[in-house]
Amino acid sequence: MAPCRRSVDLYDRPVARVFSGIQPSGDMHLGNYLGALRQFAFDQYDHDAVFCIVDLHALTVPQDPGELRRRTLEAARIHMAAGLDPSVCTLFVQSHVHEHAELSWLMECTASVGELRRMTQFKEKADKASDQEFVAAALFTYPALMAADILLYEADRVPVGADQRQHLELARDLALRFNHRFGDTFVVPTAAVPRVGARIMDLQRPTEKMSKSVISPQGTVGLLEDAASIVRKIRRAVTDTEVEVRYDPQAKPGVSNLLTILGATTGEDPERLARRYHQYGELKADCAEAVVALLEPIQARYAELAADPAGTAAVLAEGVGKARAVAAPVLDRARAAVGLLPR
Ligand code: AQP
Repeated sequence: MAPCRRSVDLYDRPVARVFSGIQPSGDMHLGNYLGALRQFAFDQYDHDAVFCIVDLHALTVPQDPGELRRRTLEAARIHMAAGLDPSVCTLFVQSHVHEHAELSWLMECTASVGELRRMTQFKEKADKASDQEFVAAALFTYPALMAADILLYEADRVPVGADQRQHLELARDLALRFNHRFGDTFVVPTAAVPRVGARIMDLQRPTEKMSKSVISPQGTVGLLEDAASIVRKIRRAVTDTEVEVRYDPQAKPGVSNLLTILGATTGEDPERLARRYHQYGELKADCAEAVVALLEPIQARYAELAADPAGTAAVLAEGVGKARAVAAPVLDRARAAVGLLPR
């Protein structure tokens, strides 16, 4: 079946729209960059591009308020340091645009409990949170908020890493269901997942993905980490007891992860790269060098942006205005469609 779309807006718009968000739930890492952030900078020049620091999502697990404030600003600067140009795209903080929380409620009324229960990220995070005996209800409804984030901007394309693919599928299903029940209201989005780098694994536990909120200091490469520390971590990355360099994520997850990182960083195919190496040491050295070279300019630009806090505040303030100009009419349309009185 052809996807159901609101054709009017698509024809009125000169270019397709791209939307994505990253939570300030911890220090941003290499996986966030290779899986998502790097695509944002490419997309901004040939799309109408909207990017969001999704601070409300970060609240689904306990956060220290001061740290959340610091990380929200840090995340905004990292987006710009990674190449986002606020004069070309829209960059804003999710909680500054109340339409997200409002449409989230309509999405909760559109999603079923069964669908939300099937989300693997909920199952994994709820398992971890239950060790601390508190699982927020919002962890369960998180995908409804994510659907609202995307649908508010009538996004055609959503660049994300592989772990978000299931949430994206749900956002599509909710858009289609809502359109079917209430008439064409939302654009149905499509995930854009990179061919290489969509799932960067933890360097110490290569069967688990690198993650912001999981405490694995030796397994995670921070985007703002210094070069010596990055080199040390990659040199100590867990591999296996064989000697053959081969790309085989099932049998050789550690080595394959290093090949993926090197491939995603240099634009080469991990399987082809593997043929060039005969020792793990050489692979690790080249991988470390490539990652340091990749992050160096981002870190230099970050330092400049951090020296100008007023500049970041101004970008985010402008972003709210631009975001609301798109989001408010879409929310009004959805409200009217379900029968809520105009205010
Ligand atoms: N390891 C990864 N490899 C490739 N891409 C990744 N992403 C996350 N981890 C990897 C992508 O980065 C974007 C950020 O998504 P998010 O902030 O909404 O959180 P997440 O997907 O849940 O990622 P994290 O970093 O693991 O955060 P926590 O620990 O807070 O859950 C997404 O596009 C994601 O796919």
